[in-house]
Amino acid sequence: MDVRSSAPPKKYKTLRGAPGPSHTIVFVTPRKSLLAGVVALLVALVLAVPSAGAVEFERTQLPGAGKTHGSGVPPQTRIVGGAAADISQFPWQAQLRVNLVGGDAFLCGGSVIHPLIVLSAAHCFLDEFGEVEPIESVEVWLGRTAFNSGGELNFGVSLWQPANYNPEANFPHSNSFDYAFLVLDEATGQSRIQVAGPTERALWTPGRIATVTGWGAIFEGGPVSSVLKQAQIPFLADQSCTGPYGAAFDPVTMACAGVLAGGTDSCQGDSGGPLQSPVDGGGFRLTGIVSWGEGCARAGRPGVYTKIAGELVGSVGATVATIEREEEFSPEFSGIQVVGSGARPPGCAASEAALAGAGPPVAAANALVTQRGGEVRRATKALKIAKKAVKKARRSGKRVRSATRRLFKANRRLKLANQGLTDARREAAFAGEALAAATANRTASCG
Ligand code: 4AZ
Repeated sequence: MDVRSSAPPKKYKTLRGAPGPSHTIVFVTPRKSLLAGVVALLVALVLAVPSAGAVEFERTQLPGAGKTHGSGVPPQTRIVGGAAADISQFPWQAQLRVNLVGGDAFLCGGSVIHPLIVLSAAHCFLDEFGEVEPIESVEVWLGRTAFNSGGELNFGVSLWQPANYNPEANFPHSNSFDYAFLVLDEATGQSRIQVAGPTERALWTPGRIATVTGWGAIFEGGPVSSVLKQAQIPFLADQSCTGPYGAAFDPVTMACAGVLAGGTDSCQGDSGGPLQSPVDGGGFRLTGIVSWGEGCARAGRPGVYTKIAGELVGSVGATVATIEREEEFSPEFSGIQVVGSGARPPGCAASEAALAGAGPPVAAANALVTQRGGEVRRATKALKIAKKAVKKARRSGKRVRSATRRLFKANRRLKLANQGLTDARREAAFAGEALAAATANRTASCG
């Protein structure tokens, strides 16, 4: 069931000079008054029609879809598995609600990427007819842990979404380009998160663990979470999503992440919220936006995330710069670096230090091998001489005992030298193995 039958008036402005279709952003300014929205809503309640559009995959819908906005019934949404979180751990986490006719409904999550901008999913702002929610009715709750209390309330003033977010035109990968920028009415003091930049791709290669957070459903079809939740999930190879989802999964604009065995996942209502990757030395980068999936936490049905740190990251930086300019942000809130650089995966610095420490022992062990090799050569030579001296002494019958004693000593010296060389070679082999392991570990840690 939808909540309105008429589309809210929209103004789409396609940015000129944008570097290509995937970087074109449209500016959505609903001009509809709140009263008009209420009227449209009431009309819609009367004329409600079932949602059309059976697509091949279970399309992520607004958590409120199927329910009346403002009905007071919480949408069915939240993280499956995982654990409770506190907003202080993820202070950029936003909770988006839409406030219409005397009540509000939970919409989605989002991430503060700029004092005046929350990054979320484009699909969060559409109703089932693909019409944009009235932006002036979007509430942005920040600094909140509990689902229904605490934190500060901000309002959305405008929405910027990629022109090529177009579920119909992009079929079968209808959910591609699922990101949108919500501009806030007032600057927030909450910590922001940077989107992982082009030099930080090692943070989100398959196998890397990231944390997804939100107030979404605690199991498929279940209730929302009463507190912010977090779950650790690995990035997966694209095939893990192209397998179950086919062409609906677009590896250019979507990332696959989750636990293939099932049990841990994002779910309805987590949409738009952050998939954040830990960074060496502390902190996180935004590496995905909760977008869609088939059900929640089902085995073999991973979550699909907007690949915001991939091909789309250039658009993020460019769009924020455009927003700062077009919306005439003050200098204080302009030129904000929303894309990160130089961050490395956890353990990278330690693995580099270990690698640096593994080099000198190899050099020392090799020097010792060389030195002991020289000793073996000299001892071999001395033994030869001692043998000749013994032969000579025997032939002449003179100094046989002292020559024999020297031969005995030379034998012992060679034996010791050989032992020393063997020991040094073993040491060198150990050091070499440690260096190889440290090298492999550095590669695994740093990417
Ligand atoms: C949703 O409907 C939704 N399991 C979000 C994430 C996932 C599925 C559905 C991923 O908002």
